[in-house]
Amino acid sequence: TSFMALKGERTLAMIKPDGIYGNFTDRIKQVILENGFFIVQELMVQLVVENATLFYSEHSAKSFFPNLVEYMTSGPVLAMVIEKTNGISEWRALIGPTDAGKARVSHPHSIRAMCGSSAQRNCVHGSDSALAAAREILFFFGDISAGAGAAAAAAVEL
Ligand code: RTP
Ligand code: MG
Repeated sequence: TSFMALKGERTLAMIKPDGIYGNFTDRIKQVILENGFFIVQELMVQLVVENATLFYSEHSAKSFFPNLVEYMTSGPVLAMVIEKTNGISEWRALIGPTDAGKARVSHPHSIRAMCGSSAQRNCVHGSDSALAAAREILFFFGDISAGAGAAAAAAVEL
């Protein structure tokens, strides 16, 4: 069976372990929905080292990488495919800067200002490009293109 696609652009949003343990899930979803996104699919999983290493492989040479993997495997995460016109950049704008401490100053209404606590523990993730969105959606959900949003149509290489 195939279905007709929604009209927006899909991106991968994720609530990281600190967001889950801090009980921010409902508030984050509320922000997502209030800003006109559809939540297309969601999946709660516990990442293991191999998963986190693959998901963040672009950062494997960075000094913070071992800490990042430890953080991302410290508890469950909630991965969501969310969809809206210009969804990739809109979601990045909503989550705010990487460093939650700085976000609290420069972007006080951002999600990371609300629930993050540091440069590492920043409670949410967002794909940073169409290619990343396609790769990251495939990582968690497999091929759900079934009619295809813009992200799902991009070339994918894992
Ligand atoms: P994300 O990929 O999770 O959406 O975050 P981002 O694009 O804003 O930031 P990125 O540069 O891709 O970094 C990925 C994640 O690594 C952790 N990090 N720790 N200095 C540090 O200790 C440091 N810098 C980055 C964060 O969890 C960041 O979100
Ligand atoms: Mg990133």
